[in-house]
Amino acid sequence: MSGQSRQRHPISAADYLSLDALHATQLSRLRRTVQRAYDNVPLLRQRMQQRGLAPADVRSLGDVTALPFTVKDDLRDTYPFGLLASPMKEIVRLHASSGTTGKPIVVAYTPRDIAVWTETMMRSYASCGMHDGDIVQIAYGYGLFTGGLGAHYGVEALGATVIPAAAGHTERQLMLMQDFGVTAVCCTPSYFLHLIDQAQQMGIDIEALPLRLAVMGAEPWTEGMRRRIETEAGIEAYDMYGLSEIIGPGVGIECACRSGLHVFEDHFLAEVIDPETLERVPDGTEGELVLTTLSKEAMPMIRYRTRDITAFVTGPCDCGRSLRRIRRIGRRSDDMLIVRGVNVYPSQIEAALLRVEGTLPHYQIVLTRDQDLDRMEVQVEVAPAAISDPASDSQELQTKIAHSIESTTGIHAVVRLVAPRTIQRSEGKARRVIDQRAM
Ligand code: DLL
Repeated sequence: MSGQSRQRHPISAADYLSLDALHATQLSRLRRTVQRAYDNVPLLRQRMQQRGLAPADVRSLGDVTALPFTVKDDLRDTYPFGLLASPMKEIVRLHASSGTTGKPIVVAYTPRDIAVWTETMMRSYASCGMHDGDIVQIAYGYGLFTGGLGAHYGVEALGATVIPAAAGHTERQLMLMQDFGVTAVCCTPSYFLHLIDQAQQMGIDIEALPLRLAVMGAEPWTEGMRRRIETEAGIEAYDMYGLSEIIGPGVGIECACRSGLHVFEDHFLAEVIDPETLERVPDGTEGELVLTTLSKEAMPMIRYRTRDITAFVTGPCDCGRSLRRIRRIGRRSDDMLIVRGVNVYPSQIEAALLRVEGTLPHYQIVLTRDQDLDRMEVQVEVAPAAISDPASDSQELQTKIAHSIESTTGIHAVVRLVAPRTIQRSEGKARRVIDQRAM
């Protein structure tokens, strides 16, 4: 653990509350949130009434388990404003998140919601060692996506210098990074890889720049991916978690101990449930993360089923924060691929690839169907240095990768080695899977 983790930044006092104080805060905020939702959101009121529940029935934190769940379809079905608990004149910001189908989901903020969001983002950055001397380049999309503006407000509130570079224009990003002496970057892990790549192309030595920190999230990435990023760029990379429905980024963050992500429990009540039985699972057991907002005014979320799979990390953290930790999110319950009847997650493929030397962390999974049989092709970029004799080295590498994938997933994949920079890069969340089976 580095020294910075032991310092308690004044803005992070709420990270270190005693459990009694934390639970008392959570309970009073939970009761207020449930009352607000009941009074102002017809769907939530009806669901509670159907269960014979009134807000006054929430007497303890454990009573949250009696409340009905909320799911993404509830946001779609009430599009755009059906779940708002504040009149539009009190709302100062709308964001939206595009799904795979149809209309986006819309989320809303009052001034107080923006203040809470700014606070959790500021606490997040402080947790990974960012400080007011940092020059921070934000390479998330600014706009309806919560990444850009969420990061922006948090960095600014911390007193660091913000460069609102937004996503894309990779050459310009690198120019800013060099010319402005950038010390920290916020973007998706896949976009950061692209930045590293492009820097190599342009003959820029990222390791020689003042850049020391990246705070990344919005998509799953493995520990193997983190190691590659840190080694190649000579930086520390931290994982930040969040989702639009709850607030945006800033729901959970790693600290210097990097043994899970602390959830800002004074604002978000976290549960982990078995997605089949819908019952809570014991700490340390994997399940679906369910979040209840405790401070949100414009759009309170009661027991929102995130579909993100994680587990509570057991025991206290060496950093001294009392906030519970969740394991990094490796997958969503709905990104599971079923290939020849076997469940496979993209994160398993990523982990398997990165175990093989010579692979670059750029890959794509293409699923096709040939005479009713699923075929999984994994395309992976390889470092030219890994192949000195094209015929024998490629064959050997292909076999190693296929073996690694098979031992991780139990599935035989067709491995296709492709040249560096062949797989399409994304400026935001990477598209890892192309499923052509239903086409
Ligand atoms: O991705 C908010 C965000 C922006 C988080 C920047 C972190 C950094 P949405 O677009 O609504 O919001 O997508 C939320 O992205 O339910 C997860 O499945 C996934 N996700 C977010 N952060 C992580 C992470 C933003 N650190 C969805 N690890 C969530 C894995 C993540 N998955």
